[in-house]
Amino acid sequence: MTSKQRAEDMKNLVRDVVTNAATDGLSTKQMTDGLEKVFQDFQLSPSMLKESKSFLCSVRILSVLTIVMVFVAFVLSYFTGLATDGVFDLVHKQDCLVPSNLLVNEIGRPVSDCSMCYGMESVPVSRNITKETFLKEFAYSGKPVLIKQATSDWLALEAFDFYFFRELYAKYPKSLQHIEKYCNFLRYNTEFVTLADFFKMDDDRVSRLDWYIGWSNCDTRVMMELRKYYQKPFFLPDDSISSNLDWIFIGGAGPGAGLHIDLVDSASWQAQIKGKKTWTLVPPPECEQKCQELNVTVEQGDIIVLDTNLWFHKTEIAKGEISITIGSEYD
Ligand SMILES: O=C(O)CCC(=O)C(=O)O
Ligand SMILES: [Fe+2]
Repeated sequence: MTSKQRAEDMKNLVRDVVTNAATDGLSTKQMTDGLEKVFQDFQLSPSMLKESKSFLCSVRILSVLTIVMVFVAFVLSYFTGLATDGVFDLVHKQDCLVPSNLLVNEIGRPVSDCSMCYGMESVPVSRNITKETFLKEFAYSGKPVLIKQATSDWLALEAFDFYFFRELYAKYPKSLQHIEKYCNFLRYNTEFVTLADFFKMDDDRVSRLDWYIGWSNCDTRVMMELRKYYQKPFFLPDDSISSNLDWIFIGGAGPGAGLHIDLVDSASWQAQIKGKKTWTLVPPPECEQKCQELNVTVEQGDIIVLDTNLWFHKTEIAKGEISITIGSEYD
């Protein structure tokens, strides 16, 4: 008898035992006895049992090896960004099912209770806010706040410009492809399709400043470099964690982002590293009766804290110096 036939016959016998058990109301003992008989009939030899044991053992070893390899790949990709094409491809290759845009974000957002804007006539401005006040009044309330001169010891104020970012990405092979695949690039009114296109600008165009763009950085190596140039804002609660995703907005005078609302995880801080930018904050339609539109100008060294999920917002860059902002969500 071939092993295939033996397996087929054994399957039929086991099925019989189980069917009889169901129709005859056999007890567990009777069922176990039946199954034992099946195994005796087929004379499962000790060598067969040994073979199946060693097969199981190999399966276990293989599973453990696979888990270890996946773990090592994740650690590598997290700390070096080098394994991005492998592991991240697996995890992130699928595009969003629903594209993120104004309409989708507006439909998707929860209705606001308007507590973040009720009675507010202007964006509160603070010079020396304490962690306690920030936590109590602003951190998670959805109320915006402008904190003046909050970045005084940041190296970014001196270092950041167009060429700084161009060199930073040039330093890390594949970082631009990584941004293109996994991060966001906001071209606004420019013709640039990717961050790589943006960095190809010639010097004349760079100095004309007739462009404004934004992008999120999700490349770990670039993130670690960027963090040498700025610190976690001093007013954030000790246990709050800034997201690993930095957002950078850069460009010249004129309109910045058009009016929109975001669908992100949490509120963010945004530091004005260079230049001046005016934010227009518009309460959601359900708060129209109770709240008003607010304008706030953020100057070099200031940080604005805003929940961009709750407020519609747009920006306008002031004439003069280039505007550069870096920001991150916090929890
Ligand atoms: O800084 C800008 O111009 C736009 C920023 C923005 O829309 C945001 O951070 O959500
Ligand atoms: Fe936004």
